Amino acid sequence: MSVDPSALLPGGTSQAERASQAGAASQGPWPGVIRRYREFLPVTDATPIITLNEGNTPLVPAIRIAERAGLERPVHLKLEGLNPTGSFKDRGMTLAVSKAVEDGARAVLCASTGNTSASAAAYAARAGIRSVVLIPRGKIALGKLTQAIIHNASVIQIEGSFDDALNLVKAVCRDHPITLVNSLNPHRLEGQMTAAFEVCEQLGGRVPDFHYIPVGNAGNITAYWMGYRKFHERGWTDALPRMRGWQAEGAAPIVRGRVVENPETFASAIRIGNPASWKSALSAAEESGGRIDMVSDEEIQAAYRLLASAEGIFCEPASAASVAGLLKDAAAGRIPRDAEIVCTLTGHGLKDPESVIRMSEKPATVEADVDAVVARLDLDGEPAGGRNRLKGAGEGGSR
Ligand code: AN7
Repeated sequence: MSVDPSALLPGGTSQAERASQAGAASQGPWPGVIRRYREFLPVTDATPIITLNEGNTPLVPAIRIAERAGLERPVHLKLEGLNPTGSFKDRGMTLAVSKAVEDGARAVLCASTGNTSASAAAYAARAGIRSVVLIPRGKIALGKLTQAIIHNASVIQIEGSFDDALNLVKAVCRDHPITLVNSLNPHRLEGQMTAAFEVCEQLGGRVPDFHYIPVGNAGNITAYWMGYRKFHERGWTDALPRMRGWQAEGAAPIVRGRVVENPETFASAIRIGNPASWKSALSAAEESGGRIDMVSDEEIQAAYRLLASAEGIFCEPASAASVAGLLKDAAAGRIPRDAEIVCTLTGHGLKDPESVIRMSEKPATVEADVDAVVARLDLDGEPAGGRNRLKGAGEGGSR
């Protein structure tokens, strides 16, 4: 490999100047989360680093969401959908697959509501090993299934739920030479905690007052809390955020305090009735002075539409649970008006085009004719977007 990383940087400045401008650790192209945060992760010179240069996702200010919540400062959205496979799962998968390869694994296995399988399939392809994914039949978003297929995973659909699939992969891995890459694999959460590191750095060494995040299998809230604590222990930050996790009402085992046998929600990624990281997620909420709560499908859909129509940010349904939770807390007066807020948007909206199409009116079709187009324009009428707006989109659908 003869690529000179400095060739990708703006010319004219010396090495030393660049280092002081950008910080020595971030000099050169972004190297992925393992190389960037190596000192926090269980890697050695013997670890083959399987990476797609994941991480370094933007923290985008959202003024209209803040206005809607009655907050004085912009809300920060951590756009995890901009990872290489379109979700936060890549942060943990780079480490889980690297360690699996280091240990001589020839294949990895996971159960998934979709994103884990897409990520496992991509990183296994990158590593040149096999992947096998178990998914609940007919219950994962089309984009995610498409990813597993194109990355050449062996896709097995089961007649059952995600929770059934997780029990099956646990049993298979006990007796067969295949590495489990669900978040029961500790490397997954170690990798995922890098998202919290990035938030601290992007806020210039501060932590938010509150961190909002969707909760499904409950690994990500656990991982963020680990990450925030690590930076705090080092003395790199002087506070800790309150963790506010959000389940969907039809799939809220942690909130209800019991396993949900047939979880149901529009947000398919978090349709989980018996989360693997249940206890550690509760600890994260309690230790941080936060809480895990639930939002309805209507609240999730309203936030999903609001993000897309008022901020230009298209996330997948499960991701919008974080913003739905923020709007709910704000309406209930549970957050100070001057609070600094981060919401994690866990996956990209294009993962799940069907969810939008199902709840939207079909675009108008006219003849290929200027008059016909002009007749449809209605320039004095509704603002852009009004014509094809989502069905029943009173709340945030058109502004
Ligand atoms: C977009 O892919 O569980 O609470 O199998 O895909 O850490 O489980 C996905 C979960 C939130 C919940 N947002 O995170 C899987 C899977 C999106 C997700 C979650 C998921 P966790």
